[in-house]
Amino acid sequence: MSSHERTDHRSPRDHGDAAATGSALSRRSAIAALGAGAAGLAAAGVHGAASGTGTGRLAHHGVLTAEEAGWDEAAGTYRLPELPYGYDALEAAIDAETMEIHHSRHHAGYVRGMRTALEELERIRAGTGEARLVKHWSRELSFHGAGHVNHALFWQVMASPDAGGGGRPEGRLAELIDRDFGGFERFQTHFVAASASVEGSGWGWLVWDPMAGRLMITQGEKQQNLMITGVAPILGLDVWEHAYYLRYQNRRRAYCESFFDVINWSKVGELLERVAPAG
Ligand code: MN3
Repeated sequence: MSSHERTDHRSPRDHGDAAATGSALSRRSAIAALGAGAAGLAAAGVHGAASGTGTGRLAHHGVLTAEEAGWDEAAGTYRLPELPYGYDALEAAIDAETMEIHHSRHHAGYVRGMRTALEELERIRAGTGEARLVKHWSRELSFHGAGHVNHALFWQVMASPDAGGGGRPEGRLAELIDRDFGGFERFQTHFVAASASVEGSGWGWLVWDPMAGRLMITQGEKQQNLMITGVAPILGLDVWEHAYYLRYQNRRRAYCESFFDVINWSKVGELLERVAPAG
């Protein structure tokens, strides 16, 4: 698939007259509604961080590339992004059946829900929808839109141990984890504890706070609650039961610990560079 070419093709427009297009309006609506989790939705421009100069400050606002976020520029909407590995690649921590159900049913459902919400809100603006349902569809957009972005990011930050999953972060990411958490072990203990103790369904997050210039560990409830607007997630762990129940049943902490066997630290480091370029 020629997403690379597609992304490059879009880059100038995204920072210019894109606001005049319908697709850009849809994208901006989505971005506005999603809060912190939506940092990744700024697919516009994120590619610029990796491809060098010329795309301006917007290049650093997003987390995911258009391909990673499932953004279909031609259609002006989101699609279910493909996994960067097979369903059985993460067996060290997550079984293939769970991965397949999680991606092809749960994640796909969030994409559908997000698109439906955007379409219904557009109908309301056009006068053909039910205006009293703005609150309902806005809540749907937030939940499903955050669900989509969260999962798109989740798939990216894992890898088979054969393909670099597990181990330790290196370079600047390792230095920042040491600086901000007092060492990798303390970070790991904190991240596992935060993820394992989420009340109900939610997420454990490692985020970058651009104001403080430091990393933080946060919890998310459901897909979108407890988010801090403006921080950028670079690592997320889905702790909904659908993410682990087949293998781990109620042992959520064991699942959170196993997650460390498949974290793709080089990818997390890449995401850090997108949201917080060195220098
Ligand atoms: Mn999930």
